[in-house]
Amino acid sequence: MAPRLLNLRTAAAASLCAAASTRAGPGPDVVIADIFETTRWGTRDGFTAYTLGNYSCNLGTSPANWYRDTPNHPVFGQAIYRLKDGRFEQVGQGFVKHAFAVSSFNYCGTCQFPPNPNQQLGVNCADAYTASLNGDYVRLGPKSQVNPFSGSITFPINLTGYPTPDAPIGRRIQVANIDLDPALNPGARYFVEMHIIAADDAAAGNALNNASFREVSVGNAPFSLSLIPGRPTRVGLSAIDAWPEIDPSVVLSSADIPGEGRLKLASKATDLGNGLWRYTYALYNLNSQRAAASLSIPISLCAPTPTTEQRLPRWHSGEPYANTPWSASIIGSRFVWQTEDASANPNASAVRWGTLARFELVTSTPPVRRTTTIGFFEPGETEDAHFEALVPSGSADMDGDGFSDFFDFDAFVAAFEVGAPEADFAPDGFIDFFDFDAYVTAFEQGC
Ligand SMILES: [Ca+2]
Ligand SMILES: [Ca+2]
Ligand SMILES: [Ca+2]
Repeated sequence: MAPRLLNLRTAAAASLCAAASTRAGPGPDVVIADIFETTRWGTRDGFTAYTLGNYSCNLGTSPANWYRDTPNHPVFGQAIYRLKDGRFEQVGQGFVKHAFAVSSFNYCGTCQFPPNPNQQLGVNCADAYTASLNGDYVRLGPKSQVNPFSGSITFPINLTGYPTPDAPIGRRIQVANIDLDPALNPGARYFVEMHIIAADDAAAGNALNNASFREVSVGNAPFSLSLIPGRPTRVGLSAIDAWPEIDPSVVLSSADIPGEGRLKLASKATDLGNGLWRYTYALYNLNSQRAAASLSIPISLCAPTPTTEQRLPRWHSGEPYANTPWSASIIGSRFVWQTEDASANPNASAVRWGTLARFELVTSTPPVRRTTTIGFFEPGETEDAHFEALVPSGSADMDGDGFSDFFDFDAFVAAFEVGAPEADFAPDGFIDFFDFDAYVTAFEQGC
């Protein structure tokens, strides 16, 4: 579609510099080059609905497919996140918008007009969809019918079994009013995110720069979203990437599943006083079809049993996925959150693409950086992935296999000898005799 807000081109120049730096490789390489507007559709049943307007660009070396009548076109995921009181979470998501027409123009460089205009996005060309178009029911399809890693999609859109959308909120990004109301959320910051998924971009290995985010503000009721001057779209980054920028105490790590997509885990430890620490984990799935089904962190068996809390992404409007909370339990020396097994429920509440879940526990030991484990929902080459994160100190189980034995003692001594961070067992940033002593004590006590 032709851009209707030409003056935004200048405003978006900064984000294009960022776009240039995200260029991935040969072949088609689509990105969300700008999120230039938001639309508020209305409120129903305590939820307010939004969609987002965007420029897309092809930063690659060959035209990108945009065929409206075949599955060879991109879809656009849309979501909203919030940072509040040291917690980063997804507060809303919507169905995907199916691309249907394209008009290549200059915006990301000198556009090389493609051989099939209106069916391809040319090299260095841009296209735009308004927020209103991205909320048009005719072209909104289930997110569950998109494989985010391969980019394969169900098309034509199959809405068998899906209810007629509850206008004005059905199928659009739905956010609970209590998550928006400025009176209830002082100091909260909000981030809109769009994510383009396309099979040709994925096949070229260019899919890791496909999400972009932008900070917005929320007004008083009826809770319109506003762009914030000086806070441009961050091209090629997910909203979760904002958290460690804003709060340097956050540890963000990323893992690519062998032969599959990318997950990210952000962690933060907050000193609550009275000897208590809150551990917050934001688990984000960028583009993994296998999805995340468990999160496991080491804890000290000598500390009191932690209290725990969680918030999962909310599926709505007939999507088949469950919103069932994950179970939380202590297994060996690890605290484990997990959803149902895929063989028991293929629609279990796994953390699927374009969504983020928050898990928390409160316990009595200060943080250390250790390895956490995320298990996958769908079977594949490997069972789990490992992420560095802030976790409660005091577990003598250095290798994280669930129990403490000679191998852990050996691992501690090895870490201690080279001054590795995990040897800071009595956490204070220094590795010294006190750490050795604390480890030996914890080991002897079976922590
Ligand atoms: Ca791309
Ligand atoms: Ca062990
Ligand atoms: Ca120490």
